[in-house]
Amino acid sequence: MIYRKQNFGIAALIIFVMFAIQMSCKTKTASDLSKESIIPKPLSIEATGGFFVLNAGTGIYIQGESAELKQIGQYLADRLKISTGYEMDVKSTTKDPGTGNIYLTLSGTDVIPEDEGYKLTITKKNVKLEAKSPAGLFRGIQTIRQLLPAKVEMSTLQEGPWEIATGTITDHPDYSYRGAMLDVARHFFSSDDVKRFIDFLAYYKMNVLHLHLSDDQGWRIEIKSWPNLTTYGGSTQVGGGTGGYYTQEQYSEIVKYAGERYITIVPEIDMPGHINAALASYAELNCDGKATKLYTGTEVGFSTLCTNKEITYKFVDDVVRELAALTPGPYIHIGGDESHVTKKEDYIPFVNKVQDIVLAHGKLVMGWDEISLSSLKSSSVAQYWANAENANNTVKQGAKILMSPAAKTYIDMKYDSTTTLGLHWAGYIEVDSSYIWDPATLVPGIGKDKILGVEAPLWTETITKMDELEYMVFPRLPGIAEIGWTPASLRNWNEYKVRLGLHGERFKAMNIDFYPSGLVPWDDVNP
Ligand code: NGO
Repeated sequence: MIYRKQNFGIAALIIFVMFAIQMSCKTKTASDLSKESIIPKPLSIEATGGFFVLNAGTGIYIQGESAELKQIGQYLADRLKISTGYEMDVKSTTKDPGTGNIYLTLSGTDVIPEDEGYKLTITKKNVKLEAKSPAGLFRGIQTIRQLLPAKVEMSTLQEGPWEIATGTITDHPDYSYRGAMLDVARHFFSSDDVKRFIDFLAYYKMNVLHLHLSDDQGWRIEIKSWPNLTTYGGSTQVGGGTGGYYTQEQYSEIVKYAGERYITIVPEIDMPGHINAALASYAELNCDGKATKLYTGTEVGFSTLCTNKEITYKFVDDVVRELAALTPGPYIHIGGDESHVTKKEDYIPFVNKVQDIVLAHGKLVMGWDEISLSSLKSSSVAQYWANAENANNTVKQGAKILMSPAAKTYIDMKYDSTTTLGLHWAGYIEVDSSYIWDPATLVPGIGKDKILGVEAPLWTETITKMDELEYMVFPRLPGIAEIGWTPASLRNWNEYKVRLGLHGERFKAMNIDFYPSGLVPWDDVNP
C-alpha cells in the first residue's frame, strides 16, 4: 500500500514537472517584436530583440496640458490598473520623460502624416508613442495593449511580468472608415451592451459604429416630438419579447463613450420601408390613416411610409432634426433598403427629398445601395450590400461606396450548416471566407478611390443577447478590421490565422464567447 502511494507521488511529481515545462514553453518570451500577433497587422515593424518591463514605478506622461491627451493617458492607465494593479499617474511634461516611462506625444506631420497613424518606439528603457492626432495616439495604445501578455485584458488582478518586446512600429490605416453595424431594432441591446461592443471595435482600431435604430419590429431612439415611436413602437421585438429604447440622454452617453474611443456613431432610421414600428405608433403616417399592428416576425419588405402625404415629410424632418442635434458625426443613415411595397416612382422622389432634409440639418447622407436609384449628391454614400448595379450607379453619380458585401461582411450569417444562430441567405461565411477578399477588387469598376471603407453589419433577427452577439462577431470582426486597416498586399490568410489563433487567449481574457473555428490554430485555448 505504502509502495503504491509512493509510486503515485512520483507519478504526480513527474506529471507536474512535465506540465510546468510545457507551460514555460507556451509562455512567450517577449523579445521579438516582429513575432507579436497584432491585429490589424501594422504597416512596418522593426524588432530590436529586447524588452521593456512595465512595473509599479512606470509613469504615463503626456505632452503638455491638453485635457484630451490626459484623457487618453487615463484610458491606458485605467485599463492597465485592473490587471496589473499598478496605480499609474498620468502626468504632463514638456520634454521626453526618460527611463521607465510611457510617453504619449503629438508629433508634427513630418513624423506621421496620416490621420490615425502612429509611431511606437519601444526600448529597454521606455515606450514612446507619437501621432499626428489624438486619434492616432488612441490607436497606438491598442497596439501597446496587444503587445502586453493576454492576461492584461483580464478583469482581475494578475501576476506579471509585464514585458513588451522592443523595436519600432510605424502604422496607419488604409481606409478612413472601418466600422460595424449593430441592429438594435430586431432585438434590443442595452447601453451597457453597446458600450461593450464599442470596446471590441476600439481594440481592433475600428472607428465607426452604425446603429440600426429602427425597423419593422421596433423604434429604439427617443424622438421628443413623436413620443409614441418609442413608448409604443419600441415596446416589443422579434419573437414578441419586451423591446426597449434609448432615451436621448442614453444615446448621447453612447455617443460620448464612442467619442472617447475615437469612434463615430452613424445613426440609421430606415425608410421608406422597414418602418412598421412607426406606422403602428402613428395612424397619420399610413396612407389609409389607420395604424398598423406591432410586428414581431422576421419578414422584410412589407411596410412603407406614405410618400405623398405632407405629414410624412414633417415626420422625417422632425426625426432627422432631433437626431442630427444629438449626433456629432457627419452622417445620418436613411436606410432605403428593400422598399418592396413602395412604387419606384414614389421611392425616387422620397429619397431625393429625404437627402435634402438631411443636408438641410447639416449632415451627410448614407443609405443602403438602393438609394442609388435616386439622384445622389457627391457627398452621399451608398452602402453596397448586394447589388453591384446599384454600386455602379452610385459611382457614376460621383458618390462613394461603403463596402458591406453580404457574402463576406454580414456577420449575422452562419459560419457553416451546423451553426445554430444566424441566417444563411447570403451563404455560410467561415472565418477564412470573411477575411479573404479585397474591397478594391470586389465589384468590377469600383476601385479604391471610389470606396470610403468597410463595414460589418450584425443583423439581429436571431441574436437575442450578448453572448450570442459575441459568438457571431468573434472571430470574424478582427478580420474585417484588418481588411480596413492593412493594405491588401500585406494580408495573407495563412499568416493571419496564426495571429488570430493567438488572440484566442485575449478573447478568453475579455470573457468573449467566441466561435472556435476549426480553421484557426487556437494554440492552447480551450473555449
Ligand atoms: C438585409 C436586410 C435586413 C436583414 C438582413 C439580414 C439589408 C440591407 N436589408 O440587409 O433587413 O436584417 O439582410 O441578413
